[in-house]
Amino acid sequence: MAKEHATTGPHTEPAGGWGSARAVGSILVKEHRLVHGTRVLMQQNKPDGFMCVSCSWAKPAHPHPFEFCENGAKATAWDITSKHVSASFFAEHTCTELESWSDHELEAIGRVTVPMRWDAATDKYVEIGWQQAFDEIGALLRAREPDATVFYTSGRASLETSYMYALFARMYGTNNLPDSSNMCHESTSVGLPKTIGVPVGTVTLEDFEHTDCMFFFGHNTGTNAPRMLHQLQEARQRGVPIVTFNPLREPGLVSFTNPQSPVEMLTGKETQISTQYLQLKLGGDTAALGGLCKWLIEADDRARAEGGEPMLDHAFIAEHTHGFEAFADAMRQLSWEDIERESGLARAALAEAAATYARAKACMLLYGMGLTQHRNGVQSVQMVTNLLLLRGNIGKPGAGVCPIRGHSNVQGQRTVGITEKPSKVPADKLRELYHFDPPTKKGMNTVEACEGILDGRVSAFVALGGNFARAIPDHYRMEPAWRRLDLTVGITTRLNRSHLLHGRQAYLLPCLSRIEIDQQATGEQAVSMEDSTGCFHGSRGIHEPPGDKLLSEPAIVAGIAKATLAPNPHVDWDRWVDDYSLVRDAIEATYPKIFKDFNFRMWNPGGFHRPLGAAERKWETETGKANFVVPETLDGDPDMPEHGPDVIRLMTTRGDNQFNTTVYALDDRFRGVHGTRQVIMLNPDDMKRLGLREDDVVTASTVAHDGFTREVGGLRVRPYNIPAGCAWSYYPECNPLIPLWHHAKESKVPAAKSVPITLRKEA
Ligand SMILES: Nc1nc2c(c(=O)[nH]1)N[C@H]1C(S)=C(S)[C@@H](COP(=O)(O)OP(=O)(O)OC[C@H]3O[C@@H](n4cnc5c(=O)[nH]c(N)nc54)[C@H](O)[C@@H]3O)O[C@H]1N2
Ligand SMILES: Nc1nc2c(c(=O)[nH]1)N[C@H]1C(S)=C(S)[C@@H](COP(=O)(O)OP(=O)(O)OC[C@H]3O[C@@H](n4cnc5c(=O)[nH]c(N)nc54)[C@H](O)[C@@H]3O)O[C@H]1N2
Ligand SMILES: [Mo]
Repeated sequence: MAKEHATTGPHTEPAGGWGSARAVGSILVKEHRLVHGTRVLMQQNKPDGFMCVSCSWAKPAHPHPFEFCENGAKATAWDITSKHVSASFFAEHTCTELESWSDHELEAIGRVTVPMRWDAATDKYVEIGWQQAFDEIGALLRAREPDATVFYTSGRASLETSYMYALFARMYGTNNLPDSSNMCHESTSVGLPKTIGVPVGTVTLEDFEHTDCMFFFGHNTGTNAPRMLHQLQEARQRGVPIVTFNPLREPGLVSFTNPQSPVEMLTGKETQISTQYLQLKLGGDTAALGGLCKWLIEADDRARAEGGEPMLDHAFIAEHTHGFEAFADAMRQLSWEDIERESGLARAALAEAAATYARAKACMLLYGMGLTQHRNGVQSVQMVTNLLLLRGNIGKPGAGVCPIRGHSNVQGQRTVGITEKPSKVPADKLRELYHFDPPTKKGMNTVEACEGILDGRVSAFVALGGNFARAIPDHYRMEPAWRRLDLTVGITTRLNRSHLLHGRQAYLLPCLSRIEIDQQATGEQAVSMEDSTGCFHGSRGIHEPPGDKLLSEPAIVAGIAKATLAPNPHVDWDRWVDDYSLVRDAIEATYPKIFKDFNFRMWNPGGFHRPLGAAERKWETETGKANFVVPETLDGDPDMPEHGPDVIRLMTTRGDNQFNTTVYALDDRFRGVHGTRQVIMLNPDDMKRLGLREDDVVTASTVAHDGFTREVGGLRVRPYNIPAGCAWSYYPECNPLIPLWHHAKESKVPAAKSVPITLRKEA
């Protein structure tokens, strides 16, 4: 890595604008798809087109003519690339040699087009026939205890594929179904059911038209859900205040020029996005939210004592909530000193934000990984709902909670059965439809799967997409363990490092992207997904596949299932592959309330919405009400050893030009980083204190007293506008620094946004 000239400089452009238009053109040229690619992009996120393979942001019923963003366009170009590799590429390179390639170089070889098996004698992947691959995998799976196999899913696979895959794993006998969601919004899926009785957000696109206030926590919208900038821009044009809590001043949340508006592009007009920007300390969200709640509750106490206008919605609290008094008391008892120390924010700034919130009739709270990937991630999510409940901001137009999900179908996969938790599975329905007893033992989530791989309980790993070995923490502890596995199977579009860190038997199974035409016995097939606002959409592939030896994901899952399971007259895998609408019928039969008239409604412009109790103020919780939850502590990172003066908190985060572990290029335009990702950004005062200068090269070491050394070297120091005591660098390059056990308490989401480290200058 970092071979090229590396620079960083201040960022001056707004998000969007000409920089964005230039970037779309340049990736289409690089992937050799300029003319054709532009035509494909016109179908992106359209009611009759395909759903973008990048983020999960909502797809409107009345899309813009160009309903795609710079990063969605990059993801499309990456999939429809004209670069393809077949068996001859693999004949030239051993896996050991490929291991020395960077993540970017591995994926940049292009689409994998033939099924392959690793050959131990030559250390190369060698072409194999599909049926032989299925038969061998089936035999290997049948030979072991079901719970020794893990079936991972990355959040891109469709509802149809996910349903079939989860059913297959359960018929095989295990709930070991970890998902990328375990590293992502699991803190939401665990936190929200206890407070508001649903595992997902309550906000829809329509709410953006009615809201009169937005609070943003820990999300880099300009890079990771750029189409949302349109909704933010429209809201700002109506005068809606946007208050942002983020340690970094992310350009997309500062200002935006709509790259699809000719007037804005020509005049350079930009919209200010955040009206107040609070650069809090990493992990300071519970404290900041505590400050907001305290201010509101105490202002309400005063108002009531003086006969003034109440600050809280007491009628809502009385009718709809549980636990208010205990929560209010806990907030009254917080000291401003503790709040200021833990959040890194001044009381006056929090008071200003709280007053903005109090003025709004309908407010929505939105958040991303800055909130969930912390030791106290679940608690912070619950503080979000606490704040909303104080003013009845759930279940009315323009208000609600909006966790901004990651992968394009990550939310939907959970809806149709990808989960390690048996309590979330409609076992009776599965029994009734397919005449088998679903396993009742809890399966492994991502962290538990890693523990199982380390201690030998797991001996086979099947991955439906993703790049598990790079996405997880503690790379250097994990890497040797992969080699001890008996079997690894990667269903994939591209080659990545997870396929090189393989087991003793390893298979690489190339699948179609959903942008591609999926021709089956009954004709071209469509698939479906659920977006971040709980809407389901159909998606039709429109591009020619990169070869005739790739199979669709449903066909691969069915192939493995048939080769592994004893025949079951109630599951006709072949018919499902011939006609995906039958899989959707099965989904509807399994989840009738959510998927009523699925095959028909998936083509509604704007999709169809799942029923959500909380959105109608029906609380499916143990108390039958929405629950206030008292936070245990304001401390952002209870795993952090006593704060020695040299210890800083590191967040590992995405940059522009990457989709998770897929790195398109080494530039992060918005943050002024060019030609490298081997950087660490520090507060200038910390640099002075630690005796470091710009361009010094340092090794970062994790402060964890568990006997393992965790280090990442070669990081170039840069001064950056970040709160004192905090630093940031890139994911996945810095994942070796995260201890596997350093995760959110209840959800086990790795605490990627707060790693205690020290820095050592390299000679
Ligand atoms: N182009 C593109 N789009 C993507 C992805 C991608 O890689 N590329 N990934 C997809 C996926 S899977 C996901 S999950 C989402 C991720 O989207 P985000 O949730 O935006 O994830 P990150 O890029 O990790 O950025 C986290 C943000 O939180 C801030 N932050 C860090 N720590 C804290 C904290 O303690 N408190 C607060 N308040 N803020 C903090 C960071 O400064 C950063 O702005 O994006 C999805 N969309
Ligand atoms: N330090 C740190 N670690 C993190 C995070 C962080 O912020 N910091 N974020 C976490 C989060 S939020 C997430 S979601 C995970 C992501 O973890 P994963 O979802 O496992 O990783 P991705 O990088 O999204 O997976 C990319 C790979 O998916 C494959 N792929 C792409 N498209 C398709 C397709 O259509 N079908 C199939 N079968 N395969 C396909 C390609 O081979 C590509 O290389 O990482 C987590 N890890
Ligand atoms: Mo994610």
